[in-house]
Amino acid sequence: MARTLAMILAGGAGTRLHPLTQTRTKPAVPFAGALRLVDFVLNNFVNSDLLKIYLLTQFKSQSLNIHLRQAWYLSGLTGNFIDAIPAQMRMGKRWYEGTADAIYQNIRLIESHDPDHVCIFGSDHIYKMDVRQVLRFHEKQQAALTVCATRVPVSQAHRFGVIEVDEKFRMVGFEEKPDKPKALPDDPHTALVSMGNYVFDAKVLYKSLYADAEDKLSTHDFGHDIIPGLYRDKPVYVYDFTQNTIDGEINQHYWRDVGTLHSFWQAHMDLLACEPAFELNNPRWPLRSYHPPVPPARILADRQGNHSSILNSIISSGCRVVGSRVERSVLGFNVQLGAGSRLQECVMLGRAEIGEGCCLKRVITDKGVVIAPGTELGFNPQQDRARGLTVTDEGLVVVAKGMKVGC
Ligand code: ADQ
Ligand code: ADP
Repeated sequence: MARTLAMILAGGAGTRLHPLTQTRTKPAVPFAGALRLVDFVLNNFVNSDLLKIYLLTQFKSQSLNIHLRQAWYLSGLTGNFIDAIPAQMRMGKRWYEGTADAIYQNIRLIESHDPDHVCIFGSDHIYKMDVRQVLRFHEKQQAALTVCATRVPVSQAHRFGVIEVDEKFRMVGFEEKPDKPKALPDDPHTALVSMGNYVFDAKVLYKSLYADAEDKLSTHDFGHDIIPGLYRDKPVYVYDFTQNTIDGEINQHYWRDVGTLHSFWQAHMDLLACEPAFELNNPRWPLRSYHPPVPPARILADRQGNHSSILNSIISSGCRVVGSRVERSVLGFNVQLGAGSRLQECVMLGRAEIGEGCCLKRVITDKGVVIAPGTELGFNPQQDRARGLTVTDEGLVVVAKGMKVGC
């Protein structure tokens, strides 16, 4: 059995998710009420029985560290580990300059395990993937590098590394975030793009990183520098995510990059239907995370006997909903909803106090938010901005961590 080490890039600043990343790194951003973004990649490795995992952290990592300790602690006795490695300036007085530099600065740590394959995966995507199937493909092709790929509409492809392949799925072209992305030869509306997940032959990785470190013109990034420099000389193969299968999975090939507030909100909306675009519940592919010691959610009538009504929503433990209407919304742990409130297409990351008679439409609230009784948000962008809230071009309103609105 080949030895495999996972290096998870978990240091993203996530500036386009601001203000949700004001106090925490992007992988630590809560998702789906009871998870954090980093849980998806970790569950992919753990469910694939790959249990030697380092996470490279850099920006605002405290919240992520606490989460890893609470949810993902593995006893060292087994020889397995899920360890966060902070940036330590091991190669000089500088922080990580790009994703390749983040790995380069930890190259001795990787070498000390003497792995055959090194999986380098991002940590801010929503998807389920059996990584063993990628490794089998990589070995079968005797690839130097395997890049995982999915299909997206051409109109969105400029945000990704765009790939061209031959009939055997060997890479024959790669452009990182091109202005004019190339479509698939048989489908002018679709592009094949990198998921930011790589399996390297360890020796090829070391050689590429040592050479890249010497290159004064390099930005030390896998997408910009390493992949374009590799595929012409070495067998670089592309793993087609649509080939990945997970037992009992309904929506096999859902993959979302939640890089912006709108895509983050949209990915939540994808969870909220009888037949959701992405199903969280598959006993054969459990999505582990930390569950705080709080009681089950309570859905109550108010003092006058007005019932609560909840439609296509996720309500996490510790929530208390009193005589309110909640439609297509996600409530994280410990959200308190006062009597007569209405929520429509809202995402609450957790710990919020919403006063009586509030009306919120397409609002994202971070933790520790207090909203005064009778407040309306999401109906008047000017007024919402004047309250100090973020309003996106698409009209989403975001209440930053710990804010008090109308109080
Ligand atoms: P981007 O998502 O733009 O493109 P990047 O911002 O570099 O790439 O982030 C990649 C991963 O590394 C993320 O998980 C991020 O959190 C993490 N990361 C970023 N900077 C880091 C640092 N200094 N230290 C540690 N971790 C860091 C990449 C590829 C594209 C591909 C998309 C898919 O370059 O080719 O299409 O991912 O989303
Ligand atoms: P989250 O909102 O992601 O759940 P927590 O509330 O658990 O995060 O906070 C994680 C940790 O980060 C806490 O220990 C908190 O004190 C720390 N923290 C948050 N902001 C800062 C900051 N600006 N400087 C230092 N530590 C901070």
